[in-house]
Amino acid sequence: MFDHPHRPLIGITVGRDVPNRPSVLRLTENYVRALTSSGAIPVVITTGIDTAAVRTLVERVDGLLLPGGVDAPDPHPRHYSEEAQPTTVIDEDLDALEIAAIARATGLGMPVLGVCRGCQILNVALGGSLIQHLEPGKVNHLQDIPLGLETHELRLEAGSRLAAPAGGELLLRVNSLHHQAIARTAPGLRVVGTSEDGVVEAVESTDPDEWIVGVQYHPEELMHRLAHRGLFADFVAACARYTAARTTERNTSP
Ligand SMILES: [Mn+2]
Repeated sequence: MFDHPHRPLIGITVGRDVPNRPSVLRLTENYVRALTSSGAIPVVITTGIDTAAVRTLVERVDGLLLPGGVDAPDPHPRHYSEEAQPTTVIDEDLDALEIAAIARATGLGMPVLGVCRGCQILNVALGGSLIQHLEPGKVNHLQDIPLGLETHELRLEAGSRLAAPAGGELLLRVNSLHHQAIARTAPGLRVVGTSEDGVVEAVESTDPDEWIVGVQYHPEELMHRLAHRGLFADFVAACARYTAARTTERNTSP
């Protein structure tokens, strides 16, 4: 645990437990723990507020975290010009919320971390597409053991943002709980991690000045490992730098 002089506020998008009708909002607590133990303060940005309010909230935070979760809904395939398959579960309100939040955050140059569904919606919002359902193959992407345990390997690209907190290690053991994956990578993103079967497990911005990372696995459940703690630390540090730079800009502009 460490403290930044200014503890970054990080917006987390949250949807309903039962899509498309008022029910109970749902956020896996380990995202909150991962952020607070990295020195940040989480701020919930929930469905049920209007798009202008989403933009206002994004403007007031220092970073954006797009989470996933057990049985998280899939982004609607119409956002990448496909019809929904029977296996696709959708929450249109969460899609709208996250697409608006991503547009505002990337417009501001704000750091963005997408996890699992968050990685997928990030790719879709920026113009990419998804594999709607991964057929069972050589690698099991839907583990039936707890998420605190790793199940498959992932090869990272040397020099990527993820390789640095991993201590330069290019082979990472990760957990896996997804039935979809990135198909066409969005313009502005590049693939920096794949599993043995070629499934995309990590993307980042093609612009080295932007901190935008998407991971298909769940680092918030693996905080007992240095590499995953390091990812959150790097994200929170980038959020602090982002706001410090904006404050300097405001104070020095005429
Ligand atoms: Mn996987």
